[in-house]
Amino acid sequence: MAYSTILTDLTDGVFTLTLNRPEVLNAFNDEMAHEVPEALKAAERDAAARCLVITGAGKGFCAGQDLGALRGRREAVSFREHVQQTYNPIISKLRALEKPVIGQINGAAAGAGLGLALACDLRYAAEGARFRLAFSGIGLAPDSGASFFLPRLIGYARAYELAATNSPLGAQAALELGLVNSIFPADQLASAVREIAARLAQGPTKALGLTKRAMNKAFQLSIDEALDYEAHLQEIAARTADHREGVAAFLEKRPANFTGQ
Ligand code: T3D
Repeated sequence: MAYSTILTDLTDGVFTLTLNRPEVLNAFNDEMAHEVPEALKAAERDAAARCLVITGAGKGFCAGQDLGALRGRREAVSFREHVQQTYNPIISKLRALEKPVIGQINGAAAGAGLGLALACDLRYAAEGARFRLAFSGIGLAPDSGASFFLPRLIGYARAYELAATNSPLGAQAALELGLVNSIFPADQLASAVREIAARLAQGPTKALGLTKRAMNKAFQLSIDEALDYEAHLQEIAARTADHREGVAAFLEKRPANFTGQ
């Protein structure tokens, strides 16, 4: 499928989605907000896509809502409806998609762009990347899941401080807070992520997807419910060819050849 605001690529099991509006640091206009979930759905359906990478073209990752487009909207546009129709489906899809999703944070991530990064399973950032809530800077409250993910990742007080002061957070500080998994020199980020993504794409895809489902759900469960849910998911994982292959490979003292089945 041809897109006008994003680029997609599928190589060696890794589906890469590149936000491609570099002149505005890949800020979202409505077209991009429509195309991103379309691409995510395509990646979800394609069994050959076993790991996803989301990144930005040029020097930014994503600066959130395109403020030029926001100002150009008619006043009749409801912010509730706009957020529900644009950002919410993206964030929900990323969390429901049962394949590992990596945010390759090549530059600034702000507003809904930060929400997008936080909705990924893993985040690897360039040393020069910056994170900014940005919402309070324009008199808005967090959306795109930022108020859900950030306190869970770094704790309430730090999350509230970042939201209220709108201070930028550098990559090193983001690493120390646990907001990103690792940081790399800018010129090594893409190759480092490619290596990690390729490894995940060769993994037992169903088991990795069920792991995500279990950890998502565990936020809402008591320990007994979580134990029960784990047992339920184990029943599903145990029926996969990758489970049989993993056990056989271990007993035969050879590397496993997982196919995602
Ligand atoms: O219903 C709804 O839509 C509500 C939903 C809202 C969701 C949101 O995301 S609200 C938050 C919107 N985002 C922002 O407020 C972020 C604004 N941008 C920034 O704070 C900074 O640009 C960054 C911290 C992201 C990066 O700073 P820096 O110094 O690296 O870059 P810069 O020089 O500020 O920006 C480079 C260019 O991108 C510049 O254009 P120019 O001067 O080169 O022609 C700048 O205007 C443009 N740009 C950056 N962010 C946006 C943008 N243009 C439009 N919209 C943007 N969000």
